[in-house]
Parts: sequence; C-alpha cells; structure tokens
Amino acid sequence: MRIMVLGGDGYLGWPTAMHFSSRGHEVAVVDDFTRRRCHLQQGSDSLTPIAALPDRIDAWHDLTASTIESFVLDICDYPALERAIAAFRPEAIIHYGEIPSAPWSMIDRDHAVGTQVNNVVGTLNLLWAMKDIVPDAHLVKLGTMGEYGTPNIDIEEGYITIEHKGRTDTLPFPKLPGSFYHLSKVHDSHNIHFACRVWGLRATDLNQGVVYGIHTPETEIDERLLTRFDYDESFGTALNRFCVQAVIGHPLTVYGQGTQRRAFLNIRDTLQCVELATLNPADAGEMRVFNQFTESFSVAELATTVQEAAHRVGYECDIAYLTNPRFEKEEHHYRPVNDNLLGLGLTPTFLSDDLVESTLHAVERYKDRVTLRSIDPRITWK
Ligand code: NAD
Ligand code: USQ
Repeated sequence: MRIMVLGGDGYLGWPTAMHFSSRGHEVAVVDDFTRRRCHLQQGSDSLTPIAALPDRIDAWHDLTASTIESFVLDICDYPALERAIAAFRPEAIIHYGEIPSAPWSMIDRDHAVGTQVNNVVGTLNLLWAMKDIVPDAHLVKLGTMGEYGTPNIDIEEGYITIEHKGRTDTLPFPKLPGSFYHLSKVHDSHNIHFACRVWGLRATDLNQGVVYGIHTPETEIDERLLTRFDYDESFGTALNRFCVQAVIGHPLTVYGQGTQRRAFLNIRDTLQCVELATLNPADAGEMRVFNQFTESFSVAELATTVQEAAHRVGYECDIAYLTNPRFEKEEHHYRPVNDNLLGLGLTPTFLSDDLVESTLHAVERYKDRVTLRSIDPRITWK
C-alpha cells in the first residue's frame, strides 16, 4: 500500500514510517519540523539524541535497504501539500502532523491561536487536497481521548444513540475538552465528519489516549533510528516524565491529588492500532471513530508504579503532590469503551513491572542529557 505519514519526523510518526516500511509498504513522510522548533523556542530537547530526518532516512536505507520518501513542507501551505499528494498519490494518509501539547496551547494567546491554526487549517487543507486529488484514499487521523473530557457517563466510540422527547438518533458523542489543544482536535473531528458526509471521503478518527514508551522494534535496531522522547512540562507525557524524574532523583510531579484518571497505551500499540485501522479502511462516506488505548490509570497509580519499579532497579524517589496547574476534575467517573480496535485484533501490551523497569534502564543511558529546568510545571490554565 502507498502510505503517507504526515508528521513523520515526530515521536509517533517516525516509528510508524519505519513500521510500515519494514512490512513492505511504500512510505512517504511529510514534516516541516514544527516540533523541533517548539523545543528550540522553549530551550528543551528530546532525552534521546535524535538524528535529522535525512540522516534517519539514510540510516534506515543502509540498515534495511528500504526507502522512505520525504516531503519537507508545512501542511498549512496548500500548494505544497497539493503537490506532494499529487506526486505520491497515497492510498492511505496517516495524519499525526499537528502540535500535540495541551500546556503549550495554554501558555498565552499566541500559543493558543498558533496551535489551533496549525492543527485546524492543516487538517482542512488535507481534506480539500484529498477531495480534489485522491478522493478514494483513507484518512487515518490522530484525535485524542481528551476530546471527550470526563463526563459523568461512559464514553462511547465517537457516537451515542440518544432518545429525546420520544425520538431517537445516533449523534456525535458530546465533547468537553480540557485545553485549546484538545479543542483543536474536536474542531478537526467535526471538519472530517462533514467531509465524509458531504464529499464521501473515508476516514478513521483515532481518539488516542496518553502514549508512553521509548522503543519500538525498529528504533532498537540502531541509535540513528531512535525516536524522540520528551520529559519537559509541555511535551513530555505523564509516564515518560515520571521515568526520567525517577532516574535523576527528582520527586515525581503529580498534579493535584493525582486521582484524575486517563486512558493509556504503549507506543508499540500505537503502531499496532494504526496498522489495524489502515489495513481495514472505512467505507466511502464513513467517519469511523476508534478509542485507541489499552488501559486506564489514575495519575497517582502511575506515579506509584514508577516509584516502586525505580526502587527495584536501585533509584529512590519521592512523589510530590503539586498544586494542579491545569483546570481538570480530579474526582470523576471514567469508563471509556475501546471495543472497535480489540474487535479488529488488537493484542494489548499492558503496563507491566518489566516494561517500566526496561524504560528506566533505557532512560538511564541518556540521563546526562536531562536539563532540570524543563521539569517543574510553570504553565497554568488560568
Ligand atoms: P510530535 O510533535 O512528536 O509529532 C507531530 C509531528 O508533526 C512533528 O514532527 C511536527 O514537526 C509535525 N508537524 C506539526 N505541524 C506540522 C505542519 N503544519 N506541517 C508539517 N508537519 C507538522 O507528536 P506525537 O506525540 O508524535 O503525536 C502525533 C499525533 O498524535 C498528534 O496529532 C497528537 O495530537 C496525537 N496524539 C499523541 C499522543 C501522545 O501521547 N503522544 C496521544 C494522543 C494523540
Ligand atoms: N500530569 C501530572 N504530572 C505531570 C504531567 C501530567 O500529574 O508531570 C497529569 C495531568 O494533569 C493530566 C494527566 O497527567 O491529568 C495526563 O497529562 P499528560 O501531559 O500526560 O497528557 P495530556 O496533556 O492529556 O496530553 C497527552 C499528549 C496529547 C494527547 C493526550 C491524550 O501530549 O498529544 O492528545 O495525551 S489524552 O490525554 O487522552 O487526551
């Protein structure tokens, strides 16, 4: 299959490109290094030393004899996106190419507007380019579980059947997102749904939980193939941050009492889920929604898991319960459904003691690269 990975230089995009390439698909990546620039701006960096995109691609070719094509362009630049899609003619487009951070989007007006313009305009451009050039291609779009927020009812997969005043309909599930970033994903979902209904495009919106993990089988082949792994307050996700904090002896930064629950998955399962969605495309005119996660934890449970694993491998760390910099419910119902991907054959990688310990060992190797300044939260929601 001809697969285009938008955001193919990122944490998830680069391992995805290698994953499909190693399985014999023709792969092209699109990126404009927005993410690398965000880190330059805030003075942080990936824990893992990541190679430049051309060097990664060359290393992949040297090691596997497989080719990954690349297009360096901003998805918001419509003519450039159009040219790339016309040249590659993808059958599937996996769209990771957005700014992925809730705290970043809450820094100030500029960051909120920058996140929403980048994400919403990029996806809208993509929908128009698909309609005009590859209307039969399948869009696999990364959304987020945070689109739903934490309502006091079970979270279904994208849609809910509602009975109202004696009438019944199946409608998009209500959304209560918790940041301007998460809102950008809600806006994307509406635009994609509209394009499917009106133009007959086919799409799968993957509402993904919080991803953790440092390695996939391909990143382990050679250091030049490493993907990024972040621990700063904007771009580092909870478990990844806790692992770095444990190794350098920093108290684990739990926000509030840590009783807020979230859905999680291992980076290897991101690849599995995206592959399942890509190889089983949506019908023309359909926007499917899959909730992409394997298990849920409270933040305090995660911190305790990391603290105990760290103790077993020789690191002692405290848990700090910090004033929550975010505006989020800490006590809430949380029971999201994830039947669709399990139904397609997802075999979950559950968070085990071994997995946390191996992540701690992988982090250890790069601990001299940690800058302490990046760890404590400074961005607040209000
Ligand atoms: P990432 O920042 O590492 O990857 C996104 C890539 O897209 C970056 O390389 C960036 O440079 C590129 N990009 C952004 N805007 C672009 C533009 N206008 N033109 C071209 N390239 C652009 O993020 P990630 O963690 O790999 O996340 C990938 C996707 O998955 C994002 O859409 C994110 O919202 C979603 N997601 C991530 C997680 C997670 O925990 N990492 C969880 C749920 C959903
Ligand atoms: N948290 C802490 N301490 C930390 C970091 C986070 O307690 O040091 C808490 C947060 O308050 C939050 C939870 O952990 O309650 C998750 O925070 P996070 O930073 O790990 O994840 P989040 O901001 O939700 O965003 C991440 C990705 C984003 C993706 C989202 C999936 O950055 O791209 O969309 O996870 S989800 O959360 O399902 O919406």
